[in-house]
Amino acid sequence: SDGTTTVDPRVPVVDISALPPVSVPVLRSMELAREHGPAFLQRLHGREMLLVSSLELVEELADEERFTKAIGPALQNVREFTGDGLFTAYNDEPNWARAHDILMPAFALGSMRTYHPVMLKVARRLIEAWDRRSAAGLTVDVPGDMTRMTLDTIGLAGFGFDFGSFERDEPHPFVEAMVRCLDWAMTRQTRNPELDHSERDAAFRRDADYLAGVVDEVIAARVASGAETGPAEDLLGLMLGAVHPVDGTRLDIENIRNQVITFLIAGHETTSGALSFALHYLAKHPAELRRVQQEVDALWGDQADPDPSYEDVGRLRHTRQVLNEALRLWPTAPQFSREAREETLLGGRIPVRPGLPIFVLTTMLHRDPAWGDNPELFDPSRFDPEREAARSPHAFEPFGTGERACIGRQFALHEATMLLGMLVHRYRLIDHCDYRLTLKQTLTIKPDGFTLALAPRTPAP
Ligand code: MNH
Repeated sequence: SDGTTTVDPRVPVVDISALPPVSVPVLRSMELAREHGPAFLQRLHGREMLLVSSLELVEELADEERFTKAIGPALQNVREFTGDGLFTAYNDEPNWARAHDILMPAFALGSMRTYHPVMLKVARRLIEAWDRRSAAGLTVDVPGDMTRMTLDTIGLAGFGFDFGSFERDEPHPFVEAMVRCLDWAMTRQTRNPELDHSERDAAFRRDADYLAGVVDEVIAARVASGAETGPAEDLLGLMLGAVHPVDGTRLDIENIRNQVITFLIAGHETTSGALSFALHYLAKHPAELRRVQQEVDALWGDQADPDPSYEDVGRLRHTRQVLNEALRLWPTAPQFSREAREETLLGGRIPVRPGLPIFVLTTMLHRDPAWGDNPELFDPSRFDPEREAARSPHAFEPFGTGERACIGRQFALHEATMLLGMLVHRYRLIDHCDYRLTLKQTLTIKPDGFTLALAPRTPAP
């Protein structure tokens, strides 16, 4: 070798700079992957990234000795408003490990017992709203209401802050500002460097400052209440009070602000999308819907208002398989990025160096031939325990991989499984407009314009 890192000429290079920007980038990436294969180098305005789709290469990228999370261009943009919060911290930034170690216990499976009552309370807000609409003969905006539910849940369970989303016709202004910030982060890298973007950037700054302002008020209210010196009963209490288990340090106030913004964003968009896709597939697959209804009926019978326990949620196995299968087809965080710790050959043939972002296209990984001949088919039995055991653990990665994988996985699954179970127990899902799936992407993906009509299943109380 002469010491330079030229790419193997067999690795396709695709320059997308001249292509018009698209509103759903993940669909274009999937199209390019189908055309150019399991690894290709994408160039955009002179910047390069490797896009990877196959299980074989992802298994290699999951090796933490050789690869680690990359903070690529999109995450650097998100960093402009989440700073050194867990999701956008650099691997070697001391605040990442500090916050990770302090917060890990709050996200262990057993901790879901603490959040369960709040999750149930917010699930009932959603049901109340859906009862009212269906009684009035109105349809429901599925992704909109799932977002109301997940935002109120993370706000209350994490920080004791009530967004009161079901009392609003429009999303909470925090959500609107957040969505604009995410959109700015997603599109900033694709915009024409020759044009003037200062107005857009100033609007972004205002939104980011607004997010920080809301969060600073939440923190100030907690500090003023003096409650932070008591036992940590939520994430904010934990962050304000906890000292690191080994070195005794604390999180500084600016880092706590970054964590709160991070959790409010990471803790609701993705879960809301997952629930929306799951409801979409259930509405389209009556036999699968019947199976989950049988499962919840076996637990809750014909009670008009069941009181799901923490343990019940663990018993909703098939409901969880439906969620997994929805996350397989449309992993709501549709890609994650890795980079080489040292110069190396990926797949024995593709030279990669530190600093080159390597994107895993999770949507394509989840359609790898390892999933069989018909990967587009919605089939929750793919997650039957014996079939799962027969598959590579890296064939399904909706939560990413390694030590930077999703910390909120159990939180999301507990919240979503319980709500999905309660909804199918209560309602018939009526696909009143023969909905055809289209995606909306704001970094994360969800079904666009998906509405359902509802009818009560059990006799009205
Ligand atoms: Mn979540 C990281 C997907 C729910 C908080 N999350 C990640 C990553 C993926 C992901 C993928 C890894 C990204 C990367 O490697 O760059 N998260 C999801 C999905 C759901 C989800 C698909 C729901 C479904 N996440 C949640 C919830 C919370 C949360 C709920 C909080 C309550 N996630 C995080 C945080 C990180 C993360 C925080 C960053 C962890 C770290 O780097 O230490």
